[in-house]
Amino acid sequence: MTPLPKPDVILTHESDLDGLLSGCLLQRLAFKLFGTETPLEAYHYNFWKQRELRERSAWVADFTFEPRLDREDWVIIDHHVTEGTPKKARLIHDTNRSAGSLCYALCQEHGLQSPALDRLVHLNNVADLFLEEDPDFELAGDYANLVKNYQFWNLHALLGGQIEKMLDHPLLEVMAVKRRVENPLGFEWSKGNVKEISPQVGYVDTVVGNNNLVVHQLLEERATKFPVLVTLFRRVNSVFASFRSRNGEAIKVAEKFQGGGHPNAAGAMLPKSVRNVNEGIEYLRQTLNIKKETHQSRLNSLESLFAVLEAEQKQP
Ligand SMILES: [Mn+2]
Repeated sequence: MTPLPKPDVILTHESDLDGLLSGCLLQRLAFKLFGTETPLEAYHYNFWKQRELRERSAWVADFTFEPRLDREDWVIIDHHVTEGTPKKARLIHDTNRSAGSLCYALCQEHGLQSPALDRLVHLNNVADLFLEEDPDFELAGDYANLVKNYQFWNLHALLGGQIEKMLDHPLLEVMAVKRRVENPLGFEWSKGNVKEISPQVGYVDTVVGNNNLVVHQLLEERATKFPVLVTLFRRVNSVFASFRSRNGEAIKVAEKFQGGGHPNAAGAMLPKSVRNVNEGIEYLRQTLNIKKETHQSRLNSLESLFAVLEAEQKQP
């Protein structure tokens, strides 16, 4: 096995538990290998895209591999779909595992493991890959929601970087209460407020509760007539559409918007001209109903053509 280069910095994804777990594990591994604390930096995607890559060497976790990361002594540990192949960087990549579990495998190769970490890595995997068949699915969601609710650095500070302290943490009780109280309310409200985008696609608005679980339950209980459900989120300067289904239709819809993902869980960034959720709904409607419209406009033009012919015939 080629030894890992000593990193000047560890870079990870700020948005979720997978990023937090990956960052903490890599920091520990770097300490074990090199005996020094390596700074940890976390970014949301939009800031990550802008970040200058000035370090000579870095370990990067839970960010899609892209050509700008293809640098000597850079290691990328990730599970997002990528089309790039590195020439200089080292890419540790598996789309079937979470980034946290890939980082943990590296730790294990260097003798860093414990039953507590085994458990945490498992829970993270279940949450990050949305493994709904797993008996720990609900609990795993509560762990993941800790990061969504309290944010990366607040939790990191509270745990003092000791990620194992997250196991059975008292704050999980808050997450369980939120799940029990908010989700049924959110589900009922969303169920009564699904809007038709096309005969195939319904738009789900959410006001309270875990969006993922609300949409999941709507599909599971066939609570609407639509095989594909879409939710819209505002990002910094764009609107993101998230498509969900049960029989593989979601990705087909996402692809119509140049998006991608998994068969039943896919997403797409809408064009910059779409500035808010309402414009997003309108844009989805227009794009998905375009066939009907062209058909209709063809009929319209035929109609007008006939009208012209008729008018001509009527002329003496
Ligand atoms: Mn991830």
